[in-house]
Amino acid sequence: MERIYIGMGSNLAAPEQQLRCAIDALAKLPETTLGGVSAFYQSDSLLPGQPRYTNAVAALDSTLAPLELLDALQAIENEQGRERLERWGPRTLDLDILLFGDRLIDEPRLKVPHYQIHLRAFVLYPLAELAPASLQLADGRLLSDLLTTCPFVGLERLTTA
Ligand code: A4P
Ligand code: MG
Repeated sequence: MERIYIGMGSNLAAPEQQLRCAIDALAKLPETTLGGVSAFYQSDSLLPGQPRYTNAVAALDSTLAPLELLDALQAIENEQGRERLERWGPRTLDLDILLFGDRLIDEPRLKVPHYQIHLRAFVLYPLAELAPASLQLADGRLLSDLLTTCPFVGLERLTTA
């Protein structure tokens, strides 16, 4: 079993409902149990001109291999109507593998830790609800340091998930 953190995001077609639906789908993955879900957070899109995003993080405990999990996540995205028209385009559902146990993965289809984890308050603060600040990433960085250099700015924590 490895502890895996998944970043979830949506800015189309009832984002909160999209995230709830994704959480149900994650809980049904084979060889996997859902270990927890953060609160939902809203923030502006990194690209101007798009609707605001709702983001959250889920913790999974799984024996799936990384690429098996990526395939399963992409199937869930597709199931929820994801259309890949442009990179960083608006989306009904985005599921990113943030951390996968203590693995460093650098394959064409999968880079872990997620390449922008340190820049994204909407990933780090929900992650910190599920993982201790003392968590060390596979590349040696500490979650506590990433939180210090990425302030809680522009994030709105929703009280109901
Ligand atoms: N891929 C590589 N590494 C990973 C990984 N760790 N997890 C590959 C998941 N996939 C990974 O992803 C493109 C390819 O990345 C996949 O086929 C997979 O093989 P995608 O989801 O199809 O495309 P994308 O989401 O448009 O690109 P990307 O780079 O994943 O976008 P991001 O980084 O997710 O950014 N603003 C706010 N407030 N909240 C957001 O969630 N998200 C984005 C999109 C922009 N602005 C945002 C947010
Ligand atoms: Mg993505």
